[in-house]
Amino acid sequence: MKDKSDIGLVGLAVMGENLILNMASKGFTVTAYNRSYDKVERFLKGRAEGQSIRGADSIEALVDSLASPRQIMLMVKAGQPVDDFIELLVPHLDAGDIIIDGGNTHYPDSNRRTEQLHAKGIYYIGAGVSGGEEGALKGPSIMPGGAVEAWPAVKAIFQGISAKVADDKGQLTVPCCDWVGDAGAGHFVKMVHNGIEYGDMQLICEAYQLMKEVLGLSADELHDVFATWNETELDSYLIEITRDIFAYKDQDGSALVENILDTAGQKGTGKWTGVTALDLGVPLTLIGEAVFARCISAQKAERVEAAKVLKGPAIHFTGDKKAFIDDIRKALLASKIVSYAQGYVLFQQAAKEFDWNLNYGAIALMWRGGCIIRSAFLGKIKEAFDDNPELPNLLLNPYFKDTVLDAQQSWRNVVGTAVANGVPVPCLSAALTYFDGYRTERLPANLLQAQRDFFGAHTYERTDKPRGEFFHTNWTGRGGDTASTTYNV
Ligand code: NBP
Repeated sequence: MKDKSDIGLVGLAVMGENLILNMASKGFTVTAYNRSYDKVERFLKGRAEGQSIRGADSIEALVDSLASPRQIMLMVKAGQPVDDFIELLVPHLDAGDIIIDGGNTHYPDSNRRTEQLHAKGIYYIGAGVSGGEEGALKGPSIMPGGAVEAWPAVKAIFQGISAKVADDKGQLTVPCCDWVGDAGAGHFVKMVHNGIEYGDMQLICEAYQLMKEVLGLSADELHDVFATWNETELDSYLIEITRDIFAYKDQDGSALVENILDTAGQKGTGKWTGVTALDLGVPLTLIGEAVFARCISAQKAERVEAAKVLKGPAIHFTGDKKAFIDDIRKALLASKIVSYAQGYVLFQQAAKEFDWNLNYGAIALMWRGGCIIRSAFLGKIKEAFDDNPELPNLLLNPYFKDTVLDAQQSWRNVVGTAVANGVPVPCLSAALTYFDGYRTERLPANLLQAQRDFFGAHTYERTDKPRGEFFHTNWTGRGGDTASTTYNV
């Protein structure tokens, strides 16, 4: 083992332990530290035994064990524990040392910490890490942002341990880790990644409910459908695990998935993505609906009561089952394209707002392996931004445009059938509504502006005058000529 460790890692829970083992397996020497030392001892005697991993029983010992510039990665519960560890570490660090937060931190915290530590001469990196336990051990997707000066020092370890996807020659050499941008950009990208994960999962769930309720498919049949879909453009980790979930039997031989209570949990990253979209004025409707779908699922007791009195239509389907399954596949693909299109518009707006220089193609590449939303489809997003780095919306890229237009009739058929049969499809329908809104030249917002001007003198622009000129009408003859101030939030 080297005299000094390449990196120190704080936080010996599932992510921290597995990242340390991953780093050691790639030839790096790591010092492990945890708030409660017994976990360090247990780790050293257990999974870490015989590897290039040493333990530290104090912050001083951790800092002393590291090569310069020191790199310390925190894998602890997000929020206050991160601030607490930063406070403990800083008095022992020198200018140029690096603190990395690999937890699911809310990006404004990373904005703040980057600035605070920069003032002390210490570099801060906020890195989103995705892939769960297995990814941490075998190769996660890593999205680092913050003090770019620190990137050359941490690059070898981060790209060394990250997942790899195929290069032009089919060799697994391209790391799913690249520099994302300044301040909290890494955690912002991870947040949106998680929001997209919410959307992808909910879309799959809606497809499942339609096939179960409207077509009456069994779990075994659903397994076969998802197995087939995984051979198409939908090829992805989430479709793959869904396929396997339908095949998994409970002890009595029934499908386990059907014995699981229909109330979904959430840890907040989807909500953060939705709130951020509202703050930045970006129509991120699909992810918003995916978060709300989890909320309504959590109202189980109330839904059970409501189901007794709020009767919907009886299920009635007379069409061709096979053709409808293919319609659902196309509707899922088109909706997924809308979700990523909305997510990328959020990136573009955030880049403007926070003055970040985000590399959109590289972000898609980082998500191609190691993480929960990994899919073949992400390669197309990279190509779209390689072709046009200024692309305003993925729906305008030729490949995505053609795919969505090809799916359009199926998509309408699926949403229409769901509505007619009373099956909720919040994300499939939100995606279609966004598509229709985005492609509509004249929306009814003229009436909305008239209403706003009628009751609040909020003014309007005219079709026959240049943009930026505002008018007010005394609609009732009883109001004055004074208009409200014109501003948008
Ligand atoms: P947890 O999120 O369960 O955090 C456990 C670690 O945080 C332990 O080392 C624990 O120390 C420490 N900790 C806690 Br809890 N409260 C603390 C406090 N007040 N002060 C100091 N340390 C404290 O572990 P995890 O699931 O491995 O996740 C680590 C980070 O990575 C989190 O931010 C998580 O959101 C993120 N993440 C998790 C996953 C996943 O799949 N689990 C995936 C991607 C990212 P102790 O041992 O002394 O209690």
